[in-house]
Amino acid sequence: MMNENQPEGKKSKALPIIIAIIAVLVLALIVVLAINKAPKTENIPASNQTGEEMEEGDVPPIEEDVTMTEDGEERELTVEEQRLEEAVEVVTGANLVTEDDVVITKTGEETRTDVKSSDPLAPKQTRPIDNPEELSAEVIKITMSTGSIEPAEFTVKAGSAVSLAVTSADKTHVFKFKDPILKAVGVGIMGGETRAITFNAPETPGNYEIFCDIPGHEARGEAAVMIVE
Ligand SMILES: [Cu+2]
Repeated sequence: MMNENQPEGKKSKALPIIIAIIAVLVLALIVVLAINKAPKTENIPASNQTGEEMEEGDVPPIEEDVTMTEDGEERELTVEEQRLEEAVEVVTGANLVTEDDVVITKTGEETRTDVKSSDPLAPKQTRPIDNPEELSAEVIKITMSTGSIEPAEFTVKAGSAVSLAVTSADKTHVFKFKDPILKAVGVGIMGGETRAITFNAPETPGNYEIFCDIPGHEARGEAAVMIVE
């Protein structure tokens, strides 16, 4: 009896210990899995997002990857996108100018001055400017009024990006160039308004005549000259 019961007594004592050991092992396993899983879920999307092979220990912070994805930097930027990134707005609302002095459209294409003013590549006049006195010094200020355009002449560098701010001192006037190479450049203004336009000057030096494109206005003296050097 004693001999038969003894092993059973040992078994009944050993069982809780075995269960406890198994429980500890299972807990340990869960902890190990949890620890391993955490960095893995971070690593997998990180490398997937960039689509690049990354060396171990070379994992950039997640925030950077998200920014990269949102900014579309997985691929190389197009010429237009590069231009837009580096471009400067000389006058608020006017076309942007690149570091190479090229006037571009909102989509980063080079503007053209020899197209109709309605053409998508034509430089666009701004809306009326609220505080024209705050325009930067590089903006050429022109005033149109009955019988005159002031200054009567001004000089720009061939091919350079030119910003003009045209103000009407009295009634409606329309600033235009005569040479078809500048037919896209036009500014229409009502009395008291100032609007601006940014465009590339012609590459060919010379005198480019300016006039008011309202019938009768040029004849009464609304004319000027842009000298390209
Ligand atoms: Cu006029």
